[in-house]
Amino acid sequence: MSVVELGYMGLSVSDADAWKTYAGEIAGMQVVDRGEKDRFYLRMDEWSRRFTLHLDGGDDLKYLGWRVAGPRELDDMARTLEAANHEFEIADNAECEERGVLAMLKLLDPSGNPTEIFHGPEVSVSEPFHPGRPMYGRFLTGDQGIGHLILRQHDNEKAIAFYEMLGLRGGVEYKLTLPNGMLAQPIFMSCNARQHSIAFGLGPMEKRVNHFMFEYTHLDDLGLAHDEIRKRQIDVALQLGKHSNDQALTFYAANPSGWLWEFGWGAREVLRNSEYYREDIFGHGNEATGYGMDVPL
Ligand code: MBD
Ligand code: FE
Repeated sequence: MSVVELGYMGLSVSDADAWKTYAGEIAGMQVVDRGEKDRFYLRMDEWSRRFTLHLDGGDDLKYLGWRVAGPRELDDMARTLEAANHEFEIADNAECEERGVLAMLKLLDPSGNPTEIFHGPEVSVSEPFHPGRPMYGRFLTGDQGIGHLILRQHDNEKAIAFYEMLGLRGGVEYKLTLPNGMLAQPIFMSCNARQHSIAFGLGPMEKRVNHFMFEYTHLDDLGLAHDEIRKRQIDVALQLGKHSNDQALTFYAANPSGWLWEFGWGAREVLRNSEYYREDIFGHGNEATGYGMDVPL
């Protein structure tokens, strides 16, 4: 039994207008503002929402939503957490309604990142996805979820054990020699065909999240986004390049909350057997510093 995808995220943000421009006009997501004072939503596909942006002044990850297949699997997950003595709450109807899911469990991961495990997202079939700017293709979601993120973890072994309990698998995929001579051995974990849904172990982090990676189905949408980022002189922490593990063509640009979005295209699917790398295929040169991505790839 396993989670099947990283299904949604909640973000704390301070600058709503800047976020609408960044996510809508630059990235191409659909901005949904229902006139609620404290939040708005982003769509990437037919789901009613993939992001909820909470206007609470924080500029960080607020919670993560992991999907399981259905009610039976959510029950099984609750039994697994009980057996491991890992505390959780069962969300009430109002909380589920607020998230647009049929049922969910609420817990913390070993580093205190608020985590929700749910089934049954609301899918808005009568309102087709409408991108925030013209697009050649779509966001690659489906059974690979919304993308991946680098999550702050204080204890890699505890983190691996927790995410294995949720059904993810993975381990070290790079050995990187840092400028200070130390070795970084980041860990990547997956729960579906997406090469990884979470990663950690790249060094100390100020925020809960270093970056969120999402993928376009068409290369030209990555190119259009890159042009917009450059035209607006938004900080780019890692220039265009291809990672060795997922082999996606990506670049990392600062979002209005001061952490990174990794814009990507063309990732390969997760491998069956483990491998590791000492560098990327090409590119990913370091540019803007201070975003926790000053690593030699
Ligand atoms: C990634 O997506 C990533 O963010 C890093 C740092 C290394 C490999 C793949
Ligand atoms: Fe990444």
